Amino acid sequence: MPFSLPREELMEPGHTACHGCGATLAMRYLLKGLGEKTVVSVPASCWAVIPGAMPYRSLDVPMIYTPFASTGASITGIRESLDLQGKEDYSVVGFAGDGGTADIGLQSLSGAMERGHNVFYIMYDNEAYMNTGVQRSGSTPFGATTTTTPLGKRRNFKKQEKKMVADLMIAQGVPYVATATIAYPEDLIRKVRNAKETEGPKFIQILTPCPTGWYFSPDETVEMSRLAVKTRIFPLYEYRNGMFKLTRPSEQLQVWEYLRKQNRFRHLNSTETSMIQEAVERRWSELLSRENRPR
Ligand SMILES: Cc1ncc(C[n+]2csc(CCOP(=O)(O)OP(=O)(O)O)c2C)c(N)n1
Repeated sequence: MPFSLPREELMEPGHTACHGCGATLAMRYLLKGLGEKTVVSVPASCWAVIPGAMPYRSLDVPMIYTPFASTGASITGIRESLDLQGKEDYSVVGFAGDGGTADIGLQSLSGAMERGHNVFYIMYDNEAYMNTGVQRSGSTPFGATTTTTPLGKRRNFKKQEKKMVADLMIAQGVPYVATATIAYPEDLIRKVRNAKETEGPKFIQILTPCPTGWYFSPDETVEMSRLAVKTRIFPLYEYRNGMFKLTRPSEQLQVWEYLRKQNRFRHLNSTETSMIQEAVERRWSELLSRENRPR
C-alpha cells in the first residue's frame, strides 16, 4: 500500500543530543505517527536532557519528566486523568531508554501493561545506560564492551545475551508489540499507527544506534540501524492481537558486517563472532516458527 510520510514536524531543531543520535530520530518518527494530540512521559535518560533546559524545548507536545523507575505508572496516571477530562483522543506515551525499561522500570512497565490501560510504551534501545556514561544494561548485547564491562586483561566484555523486552511483552499478553528501527521510518510510523488503532496497551522496542556509546562515526547511525536488520541481529516484527509477523530483510548479511563497524565489538575473535552468528540463526528460526503458531 502506498505510504505518505507526514510532513508535520512535532520535534523542532535545536535539541541537545549528541551528533548522530539515533534516539532523536525515534522521537521524530513517533510523533509523526501520533500527531499533536500526544503527551509524552520521559524518565531519567538521554531524552531527559535532549529536549533542552527550560524555557527552551524542542518538542511541540506536552511532556512530563518522571523518576527513573516509574514510566509505566506515570503513563497510566496521565491516561486516567485525561480520560476523566474527556480527552480520550490524546495518545499517552512513555518514552524510556533500555536501562529504564529492561532493568529499573520493568516492574512498572509490566504493571501498566497488565492493568490494560490504553497507553503506548516506547523503549528506545541504545543498548546501554548512555546518559551516565555507557554502563551495561540488560539490553546490552553479548560481546559488547561498556564502561562497566571494560575489556581489560580478562576480556571482560558482556557475557550475557540481550534481554528482548518485546518478547517479554508478548509473553505477558500485551495486545500490540513490535520492534522497529530508525533506518526504516515508514515501517516505524506504520507500526505506530497500527498500535494506535489497537485498543489497550502497546509496546514498541526501537533500536536507536548510539555513536557515542557504540563507538562509530556519527554519520553512520542510519547505516548501523540498517545493518542490524540485514544481519538479523535486530529482527523487525509485529505482533497484533495474537498474530505474529516477521519482516524479512531485502538482503541477508553475516553478523561480522555489523560487528566490525563498531569499536565496542572490536576485540571479538572468530570463535566469538561465530557464536553470535549461531545465536542469530537460532533466534531467526524460532521467530519464523512463531509466524504460523497460533497463540
Ligand atoms: C533512581 C535513579 N538511579 C540512577 C539515576 C541516574 N541516571 C540518570 S540517566 C541514567 C541512564 C539511563 O539509561 P537508559 O535508560 O538506558 O537511557 P539512556 O541514557 O541510554 O538514554 C541513570 C543511571 C537516576 N536518575 N535515578
